[in-house]
Amino acid sequence: MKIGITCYPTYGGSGVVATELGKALALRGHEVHFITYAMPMRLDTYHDNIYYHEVDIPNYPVFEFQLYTLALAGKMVDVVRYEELDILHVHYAIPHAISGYMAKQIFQSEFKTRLVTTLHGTDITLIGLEPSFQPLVKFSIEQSDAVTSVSRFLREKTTSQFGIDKDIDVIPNFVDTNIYHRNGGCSLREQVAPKGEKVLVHVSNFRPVKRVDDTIYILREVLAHLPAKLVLVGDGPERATAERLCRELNLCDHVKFLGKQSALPQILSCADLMLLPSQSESFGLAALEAMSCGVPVVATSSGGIPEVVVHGESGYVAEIGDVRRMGRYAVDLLLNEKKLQKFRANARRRAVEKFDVNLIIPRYEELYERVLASSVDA
Ligand code: GMT
Repeated sequence: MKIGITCYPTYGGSGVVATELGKALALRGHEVHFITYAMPMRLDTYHDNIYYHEVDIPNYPVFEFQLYTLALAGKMVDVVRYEELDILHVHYAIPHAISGYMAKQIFQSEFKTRLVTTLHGTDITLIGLEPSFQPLVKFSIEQSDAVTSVSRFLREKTTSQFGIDKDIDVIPNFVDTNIYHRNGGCSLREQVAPKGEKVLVHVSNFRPVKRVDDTIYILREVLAHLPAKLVLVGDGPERATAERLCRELNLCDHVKFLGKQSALPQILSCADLMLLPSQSESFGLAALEAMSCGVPVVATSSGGIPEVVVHGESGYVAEIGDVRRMGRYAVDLLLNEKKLQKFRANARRRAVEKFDVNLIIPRYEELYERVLASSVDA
């Protein structure tokens, strides 16, 4: 198949999932065309069968704001026409599903290319609910030929909050368990925790919804019982606040800010526990990547996290903001080596048996085949 993929090319779960999907599809012999405003972050080496089309955003003095949604739609039309795509798969509804809809209005008289939309999270639970976006999101979901969501939670939110009764296929996020696995020697651990301290890790885009400060409060709870270090990976609007909090709580020696990093399997391999105290999380890809590296997760029970982390088996979940409970869960695991090892093995097994890339990609292929077949019948 010839598949166009549009996503956010920056750090963030939806872009990561879309890029890894494209890479996996290309490996399986499909021709994949990325249509984005910048090279997707995880597409930094050459891959057979992958092509990249950059969206140019025209600037003109009359335009006070950049017209990305329109420029993207125009580029989509161009790529559908000249590459003769079978599928145009957009990730994150705003504005990608809207651009996809506009493009389809233009190309549908000539091409049978089908539009697939994958909903990722805040496009439904947060920004998609803004009154100015809500009708556009609802309409573009209804007009897509197929819609997927990354968790059952997100499907339920989409139908209840937008009053949509369209079929939505739940296709969970995935991880390449051959790449995300615990590897031996770990220089980060030697550097951060030279005295054998336990290592907690958090990976995110440091947006308010991630409640990064809570990881520092959890660390404080843990430090009352055992020596530990916290490694914070990523960057974003809440980083400065988190740095300030470390200073206020006098915890700077215990917290390492690594900033944005791409060598996640190596970093995760050095960790004993992942913290994900999010306010809202439709899936929690960071938790899955940690689990694949044999790292149990202490998280909130928000959104789709319990579909990934099994409470009492591969980690623990608690109420949003309950840092004391999350701290207690962390201590319980970190002080009990036998239990920690068991949770580690459970976390890895769950990633391999439920969320491995080779289990999930065929589900997207089946969905593409289904929408293509329905277009032939129509
Ligand atoms: O808003 C974000 O956190 C970023 C967003 C994204 O698009 O990058 O993440 C969402 O999509 C990820 C991939 O499907 C999910 O793993 C995250 O749980 C989800 N974030 C939220 O729901 C907050």
